[in-house]
Amino acid sequence: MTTSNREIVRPSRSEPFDAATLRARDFPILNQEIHGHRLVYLDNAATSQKPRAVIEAITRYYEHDNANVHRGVHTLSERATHGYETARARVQAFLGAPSVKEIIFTRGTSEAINLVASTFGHERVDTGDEVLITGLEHHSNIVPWQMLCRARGAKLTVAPIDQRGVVTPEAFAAALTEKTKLVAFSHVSNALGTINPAEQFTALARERGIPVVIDGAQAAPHLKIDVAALGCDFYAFSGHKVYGPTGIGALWGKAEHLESMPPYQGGGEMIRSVTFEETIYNTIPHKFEAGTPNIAGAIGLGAALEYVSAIGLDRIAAHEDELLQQATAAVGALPGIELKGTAPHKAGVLSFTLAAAHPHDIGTILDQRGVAVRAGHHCAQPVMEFFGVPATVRASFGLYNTSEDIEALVAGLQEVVKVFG
Ligand code: C6P
Repeated sequence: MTTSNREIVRPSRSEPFDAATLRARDFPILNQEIHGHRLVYLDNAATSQKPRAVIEAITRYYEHDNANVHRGVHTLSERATHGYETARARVQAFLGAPSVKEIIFTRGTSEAINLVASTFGHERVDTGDEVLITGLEHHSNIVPWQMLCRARGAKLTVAPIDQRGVVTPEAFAAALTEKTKLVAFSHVSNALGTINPAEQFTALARERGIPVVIDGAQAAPHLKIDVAALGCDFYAFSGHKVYGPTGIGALWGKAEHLESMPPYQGGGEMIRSVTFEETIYNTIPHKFEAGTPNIAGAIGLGAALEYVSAIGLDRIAAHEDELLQQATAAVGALPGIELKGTAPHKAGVLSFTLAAAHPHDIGTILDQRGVAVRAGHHCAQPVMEFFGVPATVRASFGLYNTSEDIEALVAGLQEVVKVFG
């Protein structure tokens, strides 16, 4: 029997939201013990686990439909193309994008931001100009802009965070100048969980005629996204954080920008015709997808978006918020623990330190009890620098986490506090 004949139960809004059922039924990897303990996976901001529906979609593709896309007249190629383009339409629906032509598949958020920086950015930013980011950014939303500024003789400016890990609209507005030619900020911070007022930031930039790029890597798994309502120009996210495969993500960009931007990479598929003298580029989105794409990844991503949409992002967000409240109260009450990031609006992340123990030691002790967290700078070193620490412990929540998981985290931390005093 092939995997495609196996019965996969699909979630639906009509069933009550029950994280324990979703975990046991849909996420096979979570059904294991680590060091003799039930696996408690609290590293979802790094990457989330994959439901059977995603694993099945990828397996089915390779078992039945594998071929290259947009190139063949044969049946398998037509099926592969259909699967790939259906996934693009799912991304469009997930982001509330006006047109499917505006969805470009990328390797993930990093590649999407690099694409914008090295095409749109190079055309818009010149000597003496400024590119504004915030103090909350992941390295993927700092380094490409730094590279752009260096290449163009421009300046990278930063809207600062406060002690809660919040960039206020006032701080953001104050950092916008007549030299600002582009703005890029994260929708949700990966290191602290702060939810930025993306609509407000975008409006502040747009009323000054400045285009806006949003890094949605940490928003996609937790918030309902609507790029049309946000009013931004570009929005990027990664598949692997929203229960999809690694190596695939998407960039949404306004058609008017994508039409006028130069291509990111040259190669097959992004052209309409080539001679040695001249190349005429393909239409969007294909102009930005050089070479054979990650077809199986796109199909897996489409299945993941279908999965979370079937459950309902509003219900996932409400559940994760309850977990965050429970964890914030319990972990925050432990002696010596200092929470980093206390914004009033947060999604799915609890970051903390314990003066007596290095985050890596805490992570190792927790792992011995089956609890997986991330310990480190979370690729957000400026945030660590702001708080004057080299690293934090980060517990991050997903739709399958339960109160029992939080209790396991707290019990593990009680042990850490006992050991390190
Ligand atoms: N953050 C984390 O543990 P990629 O690696 O391209 O899929 O995503 C990059 C990225 C960009 N922006 C934000 C806000 C992110 O959180 C990430 C990835 C992971 O926090 C891995 S470092």
